[in-house]
Amino acid sequence: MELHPNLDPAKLALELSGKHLIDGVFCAAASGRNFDVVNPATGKKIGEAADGNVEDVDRAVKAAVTAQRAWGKVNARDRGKILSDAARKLSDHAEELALLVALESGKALRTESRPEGNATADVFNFFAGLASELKGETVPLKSTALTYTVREPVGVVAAIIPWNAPMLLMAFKIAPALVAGNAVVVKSAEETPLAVLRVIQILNAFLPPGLLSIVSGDGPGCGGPLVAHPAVRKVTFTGSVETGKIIYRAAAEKIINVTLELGGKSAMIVMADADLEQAVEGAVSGMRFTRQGQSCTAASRMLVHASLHDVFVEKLKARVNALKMGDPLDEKTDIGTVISRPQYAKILSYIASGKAEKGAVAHICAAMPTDSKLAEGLFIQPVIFTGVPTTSRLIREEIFGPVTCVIPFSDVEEAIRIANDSDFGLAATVWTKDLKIALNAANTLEAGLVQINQNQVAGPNISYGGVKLSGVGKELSLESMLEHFTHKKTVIVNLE
Ligand code: TXE
Repeated sequence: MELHPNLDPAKLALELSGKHLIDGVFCAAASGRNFDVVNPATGKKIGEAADGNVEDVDRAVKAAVTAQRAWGKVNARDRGKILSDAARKLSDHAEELALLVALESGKALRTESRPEGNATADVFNFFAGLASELKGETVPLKSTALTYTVREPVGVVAAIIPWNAPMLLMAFKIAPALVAGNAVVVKSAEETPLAVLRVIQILNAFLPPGLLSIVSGDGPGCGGPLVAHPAVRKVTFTGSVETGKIIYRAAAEKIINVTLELGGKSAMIVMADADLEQAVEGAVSGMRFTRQGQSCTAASRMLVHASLHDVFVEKLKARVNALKMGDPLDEKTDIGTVISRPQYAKILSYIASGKAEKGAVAHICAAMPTDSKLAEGLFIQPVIFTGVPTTSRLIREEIFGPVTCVIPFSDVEEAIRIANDSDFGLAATVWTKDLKIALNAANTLEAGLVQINQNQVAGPNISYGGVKLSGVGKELSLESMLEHFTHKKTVIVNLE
């Protein structure tokens, strides 16, 4: 396939169908089997993905081992330059990638898929620029010895990725891994195998064969063998807590390092003195309504001071009501669909259980699309719940849909207590004009990321990852590249 900007995503989806990319070339699944890829906005099949198994994984890992030996010896800055050229190419193709991901994920092009395409290239740019930071240090051990450290690649990295921001979350993993001198084998999510395959194809034009392969397939049949493969020395994963535990156990068997990003139940705390308009805007962007709430940092617990509760809810409803649900590819659309039938059913069951809670009120927002070609689309109207007890599963479990709960509180201590009363600890935001309250809250909130008076403004130079069930290890930032994709070797030279 030519590397040309093809702006017909349906045609491109078909061209990418039924293929892994292993050892620099497209290939069919060893089993000869494929599975369907469906557009969640129409329910129609748009292509197929190769159904990978242990055999495909083994070929990809073996090719990675060979390629990594040479890549690890390339000067770090030269690796950076190669990745920087590749990032430019990704930027050239950003629109095409955005269209593809919108088609297979149902995420609206303007609000979600296009920003993802651009951000993906940016992550490669960022890490390419960090190549010269892969350096060691000298250690004053004794005057008659030279003691120094070097950063070495870990070897072959397995990257197992989800569907909610497939290209971007893949970039979080493969960009630092490659710059640090590793080879990577990616396992794409069943729902979104196509846009990421195209990203890997574009990158492969700049890389030695085998250094970066991608296989598609299901979790146990394809992801499982990848994690368990003896030559894989690091696993980086974004997905559910359940799968995270399986991967952690498998990695423990081999004593290898893992990075796990496992979602959350992020609290947004609106203090009594908050700028209400700013907080409401932050609630809309923080809850990621435009992505149907399918974000691990989604502000799914909105703790609002009792004095502001009712007016906050009214303003939030008005703001969410103004969002337009519709065809993800339509530039006027703000909100597309959820990803798949199982996720759709899961979210609807949470909404039903919330409605059944005593005292709960479900405020249903935004109109369903009326276009008949979207009749089978997996659209869910955003729901803002009030009156839900904090013991409810609505408040305790990750819904991963357009569902949030507004919870009143009476003082700062109570707000922090409710916020920290969660199994998760990914992100939190605090809305206040009082610096002391803000900083005290930042100190006491159990979360990997705390934002004050803002939401969703981040970049690849921040460290990203949670505490508690939200995972282990950090992504992004120089620190993540050094700590998770290299190991530090110490050398001691006796000068006597
Ligand atoms: O996740 P899975 P699913 C959460 C969110 C969502 C729930 C389920 O709450 O509702 O998880 O989503 C691969 N060995 N998040 O079912 O199963 C799988 O093929 C190796 C939060 O999609 O964890 C896919 O590539 N790999 C989240 C990836 O894991 C396995 C993003 C994620 O799938 C495997 C997505 C196995 N045994 C879901 N089983 C976030 N943190 O952003 C599955 N996989």
